[in-house]
Amino acid sequence: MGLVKKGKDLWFFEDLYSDTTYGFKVSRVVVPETDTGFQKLMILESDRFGRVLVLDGIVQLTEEDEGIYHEWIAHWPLFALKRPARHVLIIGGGDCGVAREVLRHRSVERVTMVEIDRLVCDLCREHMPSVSEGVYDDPRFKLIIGDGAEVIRRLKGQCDVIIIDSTDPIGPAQSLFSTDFYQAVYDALREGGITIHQTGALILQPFEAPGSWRQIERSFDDVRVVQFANISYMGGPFSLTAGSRGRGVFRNAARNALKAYAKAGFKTSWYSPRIPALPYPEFQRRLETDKYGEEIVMDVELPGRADPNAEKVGRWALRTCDAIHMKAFGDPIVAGRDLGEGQTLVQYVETSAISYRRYGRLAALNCFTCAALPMEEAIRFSLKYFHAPRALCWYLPRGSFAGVRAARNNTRIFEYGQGLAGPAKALRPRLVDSADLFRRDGELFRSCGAPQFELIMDIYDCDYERIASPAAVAHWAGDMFPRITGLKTVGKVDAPDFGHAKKKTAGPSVVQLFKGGSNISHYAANWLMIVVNIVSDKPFDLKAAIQRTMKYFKGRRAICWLLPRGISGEPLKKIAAKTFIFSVENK
Ligand code: AG3
Repeated sequence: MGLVKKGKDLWFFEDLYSDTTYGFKVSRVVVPETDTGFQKLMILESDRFGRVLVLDGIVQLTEEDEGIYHEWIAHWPLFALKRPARHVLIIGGGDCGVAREVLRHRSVERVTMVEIDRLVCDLCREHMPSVSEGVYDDPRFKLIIGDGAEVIRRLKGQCDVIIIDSTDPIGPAQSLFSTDFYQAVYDALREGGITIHQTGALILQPFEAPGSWRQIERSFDDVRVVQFANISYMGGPFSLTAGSRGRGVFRNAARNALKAYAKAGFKTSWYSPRIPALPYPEFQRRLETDKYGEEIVMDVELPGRADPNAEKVGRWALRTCDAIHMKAFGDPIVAGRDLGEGQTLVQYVETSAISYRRYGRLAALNCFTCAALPMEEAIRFSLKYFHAPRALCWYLPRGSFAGVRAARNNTRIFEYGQGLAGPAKALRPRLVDSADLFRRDGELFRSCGAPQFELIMDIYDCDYERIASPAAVAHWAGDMFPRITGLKTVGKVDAPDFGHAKKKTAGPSVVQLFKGGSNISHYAANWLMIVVNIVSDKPFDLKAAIQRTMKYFKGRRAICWLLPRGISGEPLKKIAAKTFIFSVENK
C-alpha cells in the first residue's frame, strides 16, 4: 500500500504482510521513494513518530522509538560478555543506530560496519542526524560499503561481537539468513564471542525466529532469543536471536551484564540488565518444538462395488481440509481420470499434502499437516465420507527432533471405528537397526503380504541451498530417485510455487507419481529438513534409496518408517510387527 491519500491527509501503510498492516499520518515526505539499486528507500516525517526510514515498504526505524531496538541489539550481547569487547562487527545497520550504541562502550577499540547500500548511510546521515550522532567522527568507527556475506569470510576468530542489523529475509538480506552465512559468522568470532540477529515478530512471522534458531544451533555452541516490543515493528513481541561461540557463554550472561553495566559509565534509556528479556514460554516452546508436523495414515475398507472416481476423491481431499482447518493449494494431481487400481490423487495443503490410492477394496489415505493435526476429526471424517466401517491407522510425529526412540514412542498404530479402542489401545512400530533391515529388505517386501509399501523419511541437517531450491528437489524426485529405485514414473515431476519458498518456512512440496505409487516430499528450508513419503507396489533397494537421497541433500541423519499398506483383515499386532522404524546416519 505505501503512501495513501485519506481525504486531505497523506497516510503510510506498511507492506510487510498481505493480510494485516499498520499505518500513520504523514506530515511530510522527506525523501520520496528512491530505488537505490538494492531496495526502495523512503524517509517520511510524522507528528507522532518523527522521521521514519522505510525500506521496500517496511518500517526500519522511527526517531521516536529507535532507541529500544538499537539499545537491545547492541547492549545485550556487549554486556553479556565475560571479558569486555574490543572489536565489534556490524553487518547492515546503515543508519548507524547500532554503531552509536556500540561506541558508548569504552572498551571497544574498533567498530567495523559493513553496509551494502551506500544510500542508506548517506540519506540517514543527512535526514536523521540524531541516529548516527557522533559515529562518523569517532576514529574507532570504520565503514565498509560491501556485501557482509562476503566480507565476513575474510575474518577468522577476530570479533568479540557480531551484530547483524538486517532487513527481513526478503530482498537484499536473504543471504544473511542462511546456514553458510551463520557458519562464517561463527568462524569470525573469537572463543567466547556472541552474535545477534534480528529475527522478526514472534507472532506475525512465526517461522523466522525458529528458523534462525535451527540454523544458528547448527554452527554455534548455544542459542538464545531476546524478546522486546517497540512501535516500529508491528505485532508486539519481536525477537533477536543470539548464538555463542563457546558453551557456557549465555549461562553467565545475566550476571556479567549486571556487573559490567554498573561499571560502564553510561546510562541507557531502554536496555537494562535487570530486564531478562526472555521470550514468553509459548515462544520458547515453539523454538524448541520437537516436531515439524503430524501425519495420519489410514487404510480403509471401501464398501459396495463402485470405486470412487477422481471427482469424488478430490472432494474428499477438499472437505478433509475443512475438517482439519487447513487451506487447500492448487488443484489435485491425478494419475488417471478413473483413478483405477494403484493410481494416486494428491491435494497440496498449506505446506504439506493429502493423498489417496486404492488397492482392491482398500483405500490408502494419507493426511499430513505441518501444523498440529486434529487426528480423530480427520479419521472420523474420512470414514463417514467413504462409508467405511473402520480404518487401520498409523499416527506419525514427523520431523521429530527428539531422536528415533522418542519418535517410536510417539508413533501410534491402532484401529478406529465403531466399538474399537482407537488410539487408546495403540501399538508401537518395531525399532530396528538399519543395517539389519537393509540386509533383508527384499525378503521383507516379499514375505509381508502387503500389496504396497510406504517408505517415510525425515532427513535432518540437510544442505540449505539444496533444499531451498525447488529445481534441485525436483531433479531428485523426477530423475534421480526413479533411477536409483527403478520405479516407473507417471507424468512429470510437479514442483509448484505457492510462495512458501519465498517465506522460507515449511517449504514447497514436490510430487512425482509412479506406476503403483508416488513420491511426495515437503521441505522445510529453514529447519534444514526434508520429509518424504514414497509408496510403491514394487520392492526396491532401500539402502541405496535412503543413503543416496541423504547424500544428495547432504543430510546428516534420518528417521525412517516402513509401513505395509493395503493389507486387509490382519490383527493389529501383526501389522505393528511389520511396521518398522529406524535411524540412518550419514557418515
Ligand atoms: N532493521 C530491522 C528491521 C526489521 C523490520 N521487520 C519487521 N518489522 N518484521 C532495522 C534497522 C535499524 N537499524
